[in-house]
Amino acid sequence: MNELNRRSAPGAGPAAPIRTVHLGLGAFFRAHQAWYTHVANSGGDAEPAGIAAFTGRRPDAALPLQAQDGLYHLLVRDAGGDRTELIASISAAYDGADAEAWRRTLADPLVGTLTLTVTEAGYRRGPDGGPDLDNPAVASDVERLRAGHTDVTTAPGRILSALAARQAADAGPLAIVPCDNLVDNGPTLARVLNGLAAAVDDGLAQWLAGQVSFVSTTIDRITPATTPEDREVVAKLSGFADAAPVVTEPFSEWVLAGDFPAGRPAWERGGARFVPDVSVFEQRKVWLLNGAHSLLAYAGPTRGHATVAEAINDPVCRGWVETWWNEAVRHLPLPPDDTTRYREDLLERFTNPRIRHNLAQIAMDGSQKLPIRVLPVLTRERADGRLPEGGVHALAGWLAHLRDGTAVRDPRGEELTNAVSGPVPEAARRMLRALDAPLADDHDLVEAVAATCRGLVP
Ligand code: CS2
Repeated sequence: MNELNRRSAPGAGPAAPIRTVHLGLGAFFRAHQAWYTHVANSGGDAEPAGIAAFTGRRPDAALPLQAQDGLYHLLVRDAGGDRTELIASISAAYDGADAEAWRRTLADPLVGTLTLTVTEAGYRRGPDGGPDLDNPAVASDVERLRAGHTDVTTAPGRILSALAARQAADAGPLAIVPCDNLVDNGPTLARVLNGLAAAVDDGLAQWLAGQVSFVSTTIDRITPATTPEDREVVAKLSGFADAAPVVTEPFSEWVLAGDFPAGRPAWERGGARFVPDVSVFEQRKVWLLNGAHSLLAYAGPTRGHATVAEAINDPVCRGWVETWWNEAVRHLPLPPDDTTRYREDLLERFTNPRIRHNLAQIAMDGSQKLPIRVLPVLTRERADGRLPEGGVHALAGWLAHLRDGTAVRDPRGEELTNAVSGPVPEAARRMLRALDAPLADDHDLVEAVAATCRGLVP
């Protein structure tokens, strides 16, 4: 079996000069943004754009890529079979704790874009949408940045540290492209970073306002965790002992809105669309795909399911999802044939038997995900006088998940699991209060969530 590197795989070509930096070197980034950049580079005529990718929370994620000169395979699985694609766009992979490399790379005038996958929780937003300055990690980063230190730990702190280096190097403008499932992710990140910069240094805040463009994006590609068996399939298909392959589906979507003052890779070659406003694409994706994912992640295990495909093939779970979709599409400004087609595609993607997408992976960080995926539809339905059964099932499933407590992985996990002990109706009220305070005063909703939870776990 061949080792994978740029000598053993000459088709990959030499590492391209770095034009893009990425924070959050995980599987999703490698199935999505790195793939689009790879396709952009395969166009022949364009100047190839390499990526310097830094790990977010797991330093070891960079090691196998360093050993493989940044190369890895995508294992693209559809119902009909598997194929591999060699991805060559990552020119350098770094442990994110390497503050020197991080600052140096972003201070390079040839770098024009910074893409991010730092998870919903990684943006460290406070209740007012600005930076969560009461959070000890954020507060400590502010102190350290003020004192000129570079060893900061939060994603906004690290970005700001690198922007200060870019300002000092007079390296010119930059586009920052957040690729996490947040509402208005460009302006959302802008508020956090502007707030943090104002708390650290006025000069930096002014530079940021003039030099940094925040691009909003909707991103989509289902990317389950890679297993040892997947690595064997890649070895068999490609002939390489790839230590870092990524499994994904054939489908992929990227919609972007915003300016790129220092240029960007030709992502449209991979099908990326540049539009004036992403909100309708974002709502469609986050409510229909991610909302259904979260519903299945919490309610599915109560019926013994471990993966999306298992759950969606259960007519009871499928019924909850269809109900949720009926509720969500009422609030999407899209023609019915668009949402009908989108739902059909989603069913095909969810039932893909070759994608083993664990519900436990999706269940992480519910306190950050539900306000974006489920509450916007739920509150609109309540305002219209309806009690939406699909949305209620998502919340009731979350309540069951929190009360069970064994699989909770959430930045507010301790607070939430404490809040949901005791009798179910009180637990439902406390859970809703923690999620969005006014919901706890909606008695019909509290009762419906409690009754549905009892139905799920009698
Ligand atoms: C999933 C998403 O883990 C989750 O919460 O809902 O990662 C989902 O697979 C992606 O957004 C698909 O684009």
